[in-house]
Amino acid sequence: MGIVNWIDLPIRADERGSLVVVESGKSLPFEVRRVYYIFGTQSGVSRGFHAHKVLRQAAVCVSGRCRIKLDDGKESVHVWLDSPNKAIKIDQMVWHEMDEFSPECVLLVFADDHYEETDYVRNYEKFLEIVEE
Ligand code: T46
Repeated sequence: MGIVNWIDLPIRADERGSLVVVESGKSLPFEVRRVYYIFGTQSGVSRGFHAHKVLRQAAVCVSGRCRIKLDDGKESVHVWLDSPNKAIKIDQMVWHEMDEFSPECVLLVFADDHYEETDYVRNYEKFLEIVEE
């Protein structure tokens, strides 16, 4: 499996508009224990700059768009999150950085565990050491 793994979220559209469904164990390949979202990001701002030791996540821009860089220590790819029914998986030990947030961007993230600062690897050199082990 490559570093870029998209999740197509089912979309129900009719004359009223659209509804997107996110279900643990169905569209999402893990149980969700936490949801958070990032919005109001100022122009020129970049976020992330870390990997998670065990946390699994999926991110989708439900409004606007942003770019995410995924890096597993061997391969580094930039992709755009620009569709409300297209989420990207952020697996364990994948360094990620987000930038190019549009003014209306709302980045919604599903995580399989609660917030735990000790799960973050925030130093890139340390990250490379761990993935090369
Ligand atoms: C990630 C990317 C995609 C909490 O208190 N609880 C939480 O659940 C989260 C996510 C954050 N926080 C606190 C920790 C910091 O004091 O909120 C503050 C901002 O978090 P951070 O600087 O880590 O934000 P980003 O945008 O760099 O990273 C976030 C997530 O933290 C991270 O897990 O994968 O979005």
